[in-house]
Amino acid sequence: MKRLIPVITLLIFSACDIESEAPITTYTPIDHNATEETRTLFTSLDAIRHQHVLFGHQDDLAYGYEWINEPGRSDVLETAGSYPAVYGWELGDLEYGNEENLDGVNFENMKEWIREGYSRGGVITIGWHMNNPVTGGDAWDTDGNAVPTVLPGGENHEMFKEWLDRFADFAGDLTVTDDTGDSHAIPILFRPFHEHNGSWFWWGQDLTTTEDFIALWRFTVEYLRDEKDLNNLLYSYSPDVFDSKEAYLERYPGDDYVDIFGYDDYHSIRSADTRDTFVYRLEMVVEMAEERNKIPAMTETGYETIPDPEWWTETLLAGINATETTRRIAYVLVWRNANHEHDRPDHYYAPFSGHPSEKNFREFREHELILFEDDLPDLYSLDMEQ
Ligand code: BMA
Repeated sequence: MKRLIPVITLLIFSACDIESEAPITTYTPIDHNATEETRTLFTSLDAIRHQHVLFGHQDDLAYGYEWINEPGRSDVLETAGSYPAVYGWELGDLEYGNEENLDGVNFENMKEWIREGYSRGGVITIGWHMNNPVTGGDAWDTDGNAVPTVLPGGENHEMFKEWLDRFADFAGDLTVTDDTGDSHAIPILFRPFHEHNGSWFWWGQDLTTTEDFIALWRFTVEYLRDEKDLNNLLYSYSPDVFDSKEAYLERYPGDDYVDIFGYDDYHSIRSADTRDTFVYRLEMVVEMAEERNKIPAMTETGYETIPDPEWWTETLLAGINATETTRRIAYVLVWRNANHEHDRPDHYYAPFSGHPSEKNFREFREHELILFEDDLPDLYSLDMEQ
């Protein structure tokens, strides 16, 4: 167990941080009716990021390299000795009312795993490879000039609202009941329309205009927050790699529509050779977030199959820990460990038992900057007694 400074102390630190001389900040979600737990998580993530970076893994509890749907299992737990601090989940195919997502994860099971991770103190983030509303193809089907069709007045607008209704049913069902019988909604970092500056999804750069992308984002936020009264969401903007602040912000929907300044990078994290680029990008994300009282994070990353056994400390950690600024991201999430037999053979981003990077992953986990679930203070209470 690492020595943790209670968050209440961190809050005081962040008000007059000696090293970074951070100005006094108040971090308020864009949803002014956000639930208490959601507001607290937002504040806690800001406080903790001045000392630590949370480690996350996509689909961690659902399956791993050699198993599918076995209660209690997690490749991260079985290699690092703790569950991850952040759990990523994926909603693709929820819009069709399907029982399973596009990777075969049952949605009712997913809800249980979300409740389980949250109950252990973890942070939950959800993304959505939403199908193409025009062609009926998947998120990677870029035909049909789809974005304008889902905007108000577009021919698929009503259908799009039904898709968001399904999301609202899902997110609204993510509640837990405490010992006194009171139930509350689990806070979710919601990350729609990710990697929009690439052109591989129907909402991507070359497939729509800046104006329409922003309209899509704003409509989604306003519908979920104001029409569906979902007050447990923090909204995460997460472009893919970018080379300037202007590029990052080109389709930014505005300070009233974003809580988390995310960034997905599968490129400049592959080796120390590109560390300068990685560091430059991280610094930009942190600076842009801090200028707006938002939370910076590395919302997706990883090196598929982790071919370098020292990658965790020598490349990923070395980049995140490079400067006073880079280490102020709140979390870093690596992508899923597809089951090698039933899904994709070489599509995994965390080690599994016996993987050559396992030892180095444990060293990564032991570093004082990095927090796994075992190390977490109570992020959902401002009175952070351990
Ligand atoms: C992608 C890949 C796909 C998967 C999708 C949604 O990056 O992992 O195999 O279907 O994410 O999880």
